[in-house]
Amino acid sequence: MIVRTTAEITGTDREVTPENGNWVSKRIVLGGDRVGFSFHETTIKAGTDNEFHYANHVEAVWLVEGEGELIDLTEGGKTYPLAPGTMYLLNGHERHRVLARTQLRMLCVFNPPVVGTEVHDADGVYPLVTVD
Ligand code: 9YT
Repeated sequence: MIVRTTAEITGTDREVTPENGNWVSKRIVLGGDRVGFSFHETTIKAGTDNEFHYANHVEAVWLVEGEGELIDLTEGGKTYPLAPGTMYLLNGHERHRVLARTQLRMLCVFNPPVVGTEVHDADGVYPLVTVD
């Protein structure tokens, strides 16, 4: 059994911020834990507009705090409100934007798991990195 708190992840290499500083991701479960998924708490800054495209991963996102919008760029910009209790599942690797009207806090699950060293490329894609 593994037990972790976000407090003990804060300030370690399991806490990741992109170059633009728009969000912080605390990696609670990573590929190295060898359970087939990774589990993150992501906080997105209020007022930011973020484009992501997980071409190599499926991601489920459960919003627990904040208000914003999710825009599906593969469906002509179809827009969904984001509020606590909303879940979105990128089961089609959809390119998308997340607009944060207020700070957003979300719980994210990735399959295959993120190993922790991935950085979004210019298209917002994480490379596929596997655990040995
Ligand atoms: C919602 C989203 O995709 N945010 C980007 C960060 C990602 N969730 C991560 O690496 O934890």
